[in-house]
Amino acid sequence: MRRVIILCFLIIAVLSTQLVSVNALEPDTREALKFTKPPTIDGTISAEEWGDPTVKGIKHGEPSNAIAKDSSQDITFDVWVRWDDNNVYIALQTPDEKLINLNTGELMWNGDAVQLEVDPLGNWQSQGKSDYTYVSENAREIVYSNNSNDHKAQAWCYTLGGEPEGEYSISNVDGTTTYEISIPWSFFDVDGPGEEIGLTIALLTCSSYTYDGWLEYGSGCIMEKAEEDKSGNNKIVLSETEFTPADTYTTFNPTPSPTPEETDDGSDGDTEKGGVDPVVIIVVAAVAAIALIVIIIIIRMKKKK
Ligand SMILES: [Ca+2]
Ligand SMILES: [Ca+2]
Repeated sequence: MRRVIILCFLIIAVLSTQLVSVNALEPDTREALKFTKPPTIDGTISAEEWGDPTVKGIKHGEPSNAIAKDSSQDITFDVWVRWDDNNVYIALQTPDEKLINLNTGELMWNGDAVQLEVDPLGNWQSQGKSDYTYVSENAREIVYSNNSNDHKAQAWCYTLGGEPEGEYSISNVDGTTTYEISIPWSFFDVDGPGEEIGLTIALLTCSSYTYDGWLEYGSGCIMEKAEEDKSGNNKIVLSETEFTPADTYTTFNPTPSPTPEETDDGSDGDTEKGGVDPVVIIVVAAVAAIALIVIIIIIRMKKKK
């Protein structure tokens, strides 16, 4: 009888440790709908084009593996994940007064930016472990931002070095920043979509010159994150449930009116594009006239000699 009781205790003890470890390894799991036709990658998204967000209202602690630089930081974003036989599609929207990024290439994390880690083979197994315990050779870490100097969307792949394949567009309209991205499966060196992917998304925020905050959903992009906050990738199941973009939906307005700030400092205003400043013409003419007078005086003095 005593042996039976001890055996029962042992079985219960083993089962309970199994349950705990299963819970600890369970990644945040979501379903990505399948696009029946690709969206327009123009930095403008709507319910008609993309449907409902895959994860809405992400902020520190919601879901539990969403961690902000400072837990009191008021950063939030919505994420859409879609797929088809050619690409994985990711969109992100966040409240943002001004889109700022003064950096390029591998330094563009230091400003308003979105960093992705996409692992077509998963890597959600890294729950609670170092971020790179299970990362596959097919994983790609990529950063996207809008360059404040030329106002163009730019991207950099940390894993391979250089620009990633695919399309991307970023906009900031009426206090909302939108990132709209597609990445071909071939960029991950896989033949096509599998049944699920590992995905981590980090939003870096900036309101002056350098980044001032971040919010990461999943783990693997933000290097300064505390070890106990690391959770591995989220598990995105590539669902066969389809989403069809409407026949017509809102697209990017190619002629947005300039912001007052841009016209005030003249850097992007009409005066610079309109030709040479009149003051410059007067100064050049005056210098030329003085030079001519000096030359005439020198010639006359030589003739007198
Ligand atoms: Ca669009
Ligand atoms: Ca900003």
